[in-house]
Amino acid sequence: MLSRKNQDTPEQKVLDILERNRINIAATLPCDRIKALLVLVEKNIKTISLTREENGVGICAGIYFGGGRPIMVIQSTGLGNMINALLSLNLTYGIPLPIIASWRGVYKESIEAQWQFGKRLPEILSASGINFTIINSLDEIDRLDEAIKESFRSLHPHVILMSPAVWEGSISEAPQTQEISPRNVILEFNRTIQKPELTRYEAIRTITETIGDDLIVSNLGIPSKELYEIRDRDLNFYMLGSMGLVSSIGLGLAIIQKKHVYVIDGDGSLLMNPNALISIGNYEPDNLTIIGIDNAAYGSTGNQATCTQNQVDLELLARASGINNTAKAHSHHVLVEALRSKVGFIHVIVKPVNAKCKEIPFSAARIKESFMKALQSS
Ligand SMILES: Cc1ncc(C[n+]2csc(CCOP(=O)(O)OP(=O)(O)O)c2C)c(N)n1
Repeated sequence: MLSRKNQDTPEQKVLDILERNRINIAATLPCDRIKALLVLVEKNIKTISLTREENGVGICAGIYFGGGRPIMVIQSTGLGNMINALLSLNLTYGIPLPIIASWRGVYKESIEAQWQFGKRLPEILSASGINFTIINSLDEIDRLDEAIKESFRSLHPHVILMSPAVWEGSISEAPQTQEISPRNVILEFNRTIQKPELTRYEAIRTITETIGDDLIVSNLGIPSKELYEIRDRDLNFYMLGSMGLVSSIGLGLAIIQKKHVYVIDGDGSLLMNPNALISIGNYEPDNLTIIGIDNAAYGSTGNQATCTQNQVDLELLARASGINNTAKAHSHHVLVEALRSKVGFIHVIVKPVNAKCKEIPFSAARIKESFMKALQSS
């Protein structure tokens, strides 16, 4: 039970608004000014700790698809890491996302590195077509409620820029510090990369033949077109942009609902955003399999080489990120076996060949709506 004093804090008022709006998941990355808010949020709402804000956009999209009501709570600088994702995912498909951003760089700001982005932020958001509300003091806190409602009503992200003035004088609790856990770190890893027997098209065909009615979230570019051509169905989510976020969307979906989620990711995309794997390793839902299809190339843009060609091993990267249950496949039967065992990460070695496929004829809104409807009725 909270004391009367705590109920009057600005942080508690924010939490009350979140609860009133049935927010059930918060994706967070800290700012000093909201450290007390984050303590309260974490105590009362299921919280996903991010390692990069952009991943929160993907995770929250997956949560929304699965019927959840997510929010992000971050420092305003993180919006600089999110603009492409907000436009190519949320604005493109029509996905709501309220974002509480601790607005740095403007009010009593001593850190010079905050000034440039902070002062331009309202113009950056306006120019990007992202709705936002500024809250300058506690008196204006009801605007948070309006902004959250607006986001879910309009199916549009809405940034709430919260001035540090809101929290001034608050007596809320600061976080408890925790030391690193003493532990042995043992990684035994010995693998052979074998010559690929499959193309990506053949690997995707193997996936669709093996996974039954489970969900597929598919990477942008040619993989989605190949999947569409091989087996179009409403339980496929085709990503059209937001490179690097497909596994984050899969994580959000796996967290919020029970069906197994297979993510078709690519080596270029995983290497663009490897810290998506760290969040997956942190939560490791057992209904999520990331399939890293590795053609050692940015296939969709003309097969330019990536660092998996002779340097990085994606399975080892997944292991190092905390995903314990992994496999490697270079042929049809090894891939089938790995898919059937529903491991967390499958590194699929394929030839750098793109099938000639037609465009997916659906709008982004149609892809989202059919996927959500099929998921609800499955
Ligand atoms: C931020 C960003 N940078 C670059 C691109 C262009 N792009 C689209 S698909 C793609 C290649 C993806 O490569 P990979 O993940 O390996 O998948 P593949 O196409 O090989 O299956 C690139 C570079 C983009 N869409 N977004």
